[in-house]
Amino acid sequence: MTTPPLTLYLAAPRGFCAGVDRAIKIVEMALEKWGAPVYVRHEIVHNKFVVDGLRDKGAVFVEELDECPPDRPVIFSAHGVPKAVPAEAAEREMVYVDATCPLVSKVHIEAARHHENGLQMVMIGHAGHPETVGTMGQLPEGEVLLVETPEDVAHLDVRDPEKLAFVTQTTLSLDDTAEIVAALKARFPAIVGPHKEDICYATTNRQEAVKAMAPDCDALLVVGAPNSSNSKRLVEVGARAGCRYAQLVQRAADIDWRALEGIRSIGLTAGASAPDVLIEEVIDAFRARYDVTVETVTTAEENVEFKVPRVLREPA
Ligand code: 0CM
Ligand code: SF4
Repeated sequence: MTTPPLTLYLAAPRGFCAGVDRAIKIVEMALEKWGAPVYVRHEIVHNKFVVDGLRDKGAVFVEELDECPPDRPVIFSAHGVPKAVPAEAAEREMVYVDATCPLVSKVHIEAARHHENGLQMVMIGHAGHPETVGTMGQLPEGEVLLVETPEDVAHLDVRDPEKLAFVTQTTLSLDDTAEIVAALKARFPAIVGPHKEDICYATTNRQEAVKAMAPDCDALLVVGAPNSSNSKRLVEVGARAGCRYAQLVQRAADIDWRALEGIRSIGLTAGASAPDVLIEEVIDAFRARYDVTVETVTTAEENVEFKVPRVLREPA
């Protein structure tokens, strides 16, 4: 039986970023050092496959610190935690390791610095997302105003328009965020902030790669989880860049083959928390149905690496 030809455009960079790689290593090294069970507050990264794999090795995932026994180590997820969380762990004399991505910690430090300088903070982010909760939780309750859209900016009720600063979530849409920043600067010309926003290199590079290939793709699949902010943004970016069908899939079993009928090309990328094995699984599923030619679309090279915390590099 002959299979129809298909060009598969593979985005590069795609998949794991340095912060995810480090966070997963932290859980694995903690299990090696202290043995099972090691507790993890929140999904270490937003991927079921990764979480299930670590659970099999002895990690126990919980949402709150009070679900952990005080005599077992606990790890905080890559997304960051409010200041109250490590404070409570210390009070309970727990061993804890913070797997917050260093690029998220950088935003925490910025927010605290602005606050110390007497500036009121505005955060651009998604309400309820753990990173937003963690960053807002660096300052006392009520000190950070959240905006999600340019419309929200019009409704901001600030203490002093001359004493304002902003930070952002690291995994937002570059284009949406630029609009919100522009709205903030238009209404509050004195607002202080990062050069553009706090979106990380991995989010930026994955969105740029999708933008470059989307116009040439009959359809686009993003491997990632429904609770993964950066993965969901890749779907939106692809659709906006001109791809008629852009869909998030957790793995090959999620692919809606009927919706893909008649395509001659497909774009494939993966969020920062999606492991390579799932991308390979999707490529194999296409190879089983099509005569696939893979073309890699490279828009950036990445060589970022973050060290794991010292406590894990030392012998037990
Ligand atoms: O923040 P997001 O929902 O994109 O998290 P993730 O676990 O999918 O990706 C990595 C990160 C961070 C912070
Ligand atoms: Fe860090 Fe960016 Fe990866 Fe989040 S997506 S873990 S901020 S490198």
